[in-house]
Amino acid sequence: MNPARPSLAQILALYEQPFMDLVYRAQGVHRESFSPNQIQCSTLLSIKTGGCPEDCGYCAQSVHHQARLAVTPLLPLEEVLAAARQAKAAGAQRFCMGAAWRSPHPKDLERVAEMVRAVKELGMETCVTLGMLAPGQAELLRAAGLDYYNHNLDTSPEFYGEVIHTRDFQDRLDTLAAVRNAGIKVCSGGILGMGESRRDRARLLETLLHLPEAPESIPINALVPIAGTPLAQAEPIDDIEFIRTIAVTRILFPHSYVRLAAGREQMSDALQALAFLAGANSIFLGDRLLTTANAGLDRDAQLFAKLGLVSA
Ligand code: SAM
Ligand code: DTB
Ligand code: SF4
Repeated sequence: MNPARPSLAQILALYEQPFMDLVYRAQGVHRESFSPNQIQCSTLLSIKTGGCPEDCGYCAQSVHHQARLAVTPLLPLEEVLAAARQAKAAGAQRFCMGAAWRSPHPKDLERVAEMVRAVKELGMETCVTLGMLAPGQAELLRAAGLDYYNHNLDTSPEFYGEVIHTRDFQDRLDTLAAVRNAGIKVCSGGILGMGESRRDRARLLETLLHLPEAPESIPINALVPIAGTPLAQAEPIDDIEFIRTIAVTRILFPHSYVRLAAGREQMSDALQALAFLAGANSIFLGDRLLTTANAGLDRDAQLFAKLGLVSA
């Protein structure tokens, strides 16, 4: 097998291995590039919440859905900086700012660039997720010192249209190309448990694998079901299938950080430990994701102590 670009059939064959073989192999791959007991920690802040014109079926922030949500305008710089200082003190290396936009208006982008500059000055890595970017916008963010741009492909090209109708898969790929060309590191992954098939999960990974360069960071989110959204009643992803997906991601992307992203609040310590064993080495640290609760600092401190993990 060509390790750089396995085919869809080869990716599916990885999934079909006996679970013990798959996880053992993923842990082996993990240890070749990463320290097995270190977890990268990022903290999220929603800098502009709700009122989004897109209709992503999973999201609380879309104007098309009826989720209960306090809509807030772009936060003032001081509020963002206070949250970043807190995140740093809690042990996060990276501060990720998310805005519920289809794409940023130039005026707002200037303000986000200010936030990036200020957070960098605290000595933290920076990440933003602002929707699609127009030509020149990625360069402006890079000039402000942005390290990462998060823009998820979410699912396979085939299933994408079942979940989102206000943009298409190619729009996502175009933004990822703009980010990469501006010299910003790419954070792109997906969501499991939206009713997609294993083939869709494998196609998502295949698409990420066929980008000109692998994303440096790959978030694997378990859907957080939100009342009032079209996916509120989706069947949760099976735990073993979730871990298989983490392991296959680790094997396909030996040098990328694989993030055990949304959904940890609902996961047992044992399931999270399995995810780390399968090669996940990054989490969101803190009490909140964007609009929903996260596992929380106390619980994570206990989990890290139990497992002998360190934030690094
Ligand atoms: N509006 C921007 C965009 O969509 O690119 C940035 C913010 S958006 C909330 C960032 C990502 O969060 C989405 O692409 C999706 O993968 C993830 N996400 C949103 N709602 C989620 C949910 N309920 N469960 C799991 N992941 C979710
Ligand atoms: C990612 O892959 N997951 C994060 C981050 N990138 C922006 C967002 C998770 C959101 C979970 C639902 C919410 O809190 O609204
Ligand atoms: Fe808007 Fe992003 Fe939510 Fe989609 S995921 S509705 S683009 S905030």
